Amino acid sequence: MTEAATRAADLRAQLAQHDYQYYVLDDPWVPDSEYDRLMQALRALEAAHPELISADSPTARVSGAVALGFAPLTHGVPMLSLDNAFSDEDVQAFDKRARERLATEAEIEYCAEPKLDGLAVSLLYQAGLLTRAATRGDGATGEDITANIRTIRSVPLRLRGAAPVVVEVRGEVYLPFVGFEKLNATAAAQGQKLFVNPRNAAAGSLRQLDARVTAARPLEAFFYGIGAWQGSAEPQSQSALLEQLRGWGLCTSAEARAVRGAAGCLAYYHQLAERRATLEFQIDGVVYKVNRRSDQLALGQVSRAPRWAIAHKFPADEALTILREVEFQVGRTGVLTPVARLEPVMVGGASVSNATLHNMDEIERKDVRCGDTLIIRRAGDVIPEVVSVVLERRPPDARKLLLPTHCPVCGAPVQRLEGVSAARCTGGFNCAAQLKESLLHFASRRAMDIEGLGDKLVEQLVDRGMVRTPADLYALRAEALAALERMGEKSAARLLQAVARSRDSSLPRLLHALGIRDVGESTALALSEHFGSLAALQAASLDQLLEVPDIGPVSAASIHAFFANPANQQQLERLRAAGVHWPEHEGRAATPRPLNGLTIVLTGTLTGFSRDEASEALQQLGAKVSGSVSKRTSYVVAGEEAGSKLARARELGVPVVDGAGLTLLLRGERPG
Ligand code: D41
Repeated sequence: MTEAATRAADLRAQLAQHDYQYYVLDDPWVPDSEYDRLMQALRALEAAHPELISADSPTARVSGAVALGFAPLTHGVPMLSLDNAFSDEDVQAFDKRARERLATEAEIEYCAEPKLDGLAVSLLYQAGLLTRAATRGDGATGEDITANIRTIRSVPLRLRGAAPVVVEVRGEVYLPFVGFEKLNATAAAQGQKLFVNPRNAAAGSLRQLDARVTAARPLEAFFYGIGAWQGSAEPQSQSALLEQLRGWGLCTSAEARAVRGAAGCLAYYHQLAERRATLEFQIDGVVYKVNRRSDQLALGQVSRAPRWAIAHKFPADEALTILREVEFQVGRTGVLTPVARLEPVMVGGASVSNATLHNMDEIERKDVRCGDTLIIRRAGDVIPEVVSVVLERRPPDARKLLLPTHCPVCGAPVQRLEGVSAARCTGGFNCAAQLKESLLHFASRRAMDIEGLGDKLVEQLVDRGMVRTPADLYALRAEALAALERMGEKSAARLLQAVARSRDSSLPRLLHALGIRDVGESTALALSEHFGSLAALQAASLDQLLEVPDIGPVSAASIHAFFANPANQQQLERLRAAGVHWPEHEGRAATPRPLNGLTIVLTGTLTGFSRDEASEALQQLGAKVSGSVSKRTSYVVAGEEAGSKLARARELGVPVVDGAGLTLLLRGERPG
């Protein structure tokens, strides 16, 4: 290394240490002036030697470039969601289920943590270097917010100590109360709109296309989980995991504790609830996690939530208001959902004018009538609900609510089966509401993935009678589409391309897209894995369906009834005739590999990585790493003192990249 390179590395190490002391440990070693002096020195050095600029330099936290949008990023391992508990009894029941599943009488040890009300994120570190960061999104795919996450000073650009080849760390980005108030004070002074709560402010700050704006917001993050992990042994408990995260220089909650049994969980909850107002950040509950990793694995998950963890929520905000009217919305499967139209009221920092009443049973049980005064509850960002009626305030003319006998959208008879809460419109695809929702579901990203088929377009296609079933989408013509509102020749052509692309489907996607009652994405996958082909599934008896993991009598009956229905058989035939095809299912789809097709040769001494680490990380992303340079080599990554391979690459005209190019590759991008 040159003298300048040594000096730069030394300055970076000092600055990283000071960031860690200041932002993570809250224990600065040096005054701000000393920190500024080191930063100035590094800036000057990098200005004089641009070749020394590196991705983990503290001078490179804020990118000057403004992004055009947020690209989707698929998580290496999906981010799970959490089930909720709202009472002590819910927590006891959770603990009992866990003990039953683990077949143990003994008390389970839990790791109890505050539930931060922030934004869940996943950070990818490759060979210790922060290469990508994404929002949680729908759990499978989030948005690329790498540039914004890099601006958070407590987030290390490089993990401390020995880091595994690949690790995804999961946590929550939040804005402490102090930062939130400062932000709103500034916004007020400039006559701008205020944020309703710290969570929204944090979300707004992260979703800035200009990372310089994010950098000016005092965001913090703390970490509690991992996704993909390669290259060393995983910690054997949640407590050990938190310890490991701390060891890498990541912030974790100082409030996390190991507790025993449901009683230990509840004691922790009530203790933290008492101190809630004294905390520096907003929390909306507590999370309990079965501490032992082997127990977590034994408990597994249902759908997208682990059976080994639960969020115990603090009581939500409530308010009083008057019910003006009840409207019935018709969903994709025809279910009529009563929606309360309310006098607008502030609940939990947001104005609420609608609340769900779930179904008729709920209305009858709560004896809700038009004109009543209701207690409305809003927990976090979920849809507000009606808690109860204030009977003392019922006006004499309060009107009883009746289930409509006919669908408010299509006029077909409404059916309410004995013993079932849900009432359904029997119109099927003849009901415009059901058809619109079915088309949106059919086209959704995790189903047939027809980009551009949004609600405005579906609205027009259905209202003009251009589409009567999903299969009709494949017969749409460019001229007719181009004539629609907000469409033109270009968008019509784009939509037709997306429709054409969706013909190339898979069995799990198709099954999900069909919108069979009780068949969501995970059931669609389970069915595909079990039966392998549509023909085998269609021929399955009820008993055979019950053999599929996680399928119970209710969903088995729904699936069986779906395939027995001639209209559905005809719909499948029409999809097939329209050229939609779904090969037989052969197990899980591989993780995305952005470097597929590239052949890379590593040579010389790489800074910050061993050649093995870099090679493994590149292969993980889909690249082939080769030992010799040929015409087919896509890139040669040349470190210090690269020799004959570099010469050979120059001879053959193969692109040569340096450390910065390697960083790009590790982010899944292609340099040059
Ligand atoms: O503080 C939180 N908000 C928090 C969220 C936490 N302390 N732990 C969490 N643990 C998980 C599992 C158990 C699934 C790893 C979570 C979340 N999940 C979570 N955050 C958003 C969705 C799920």
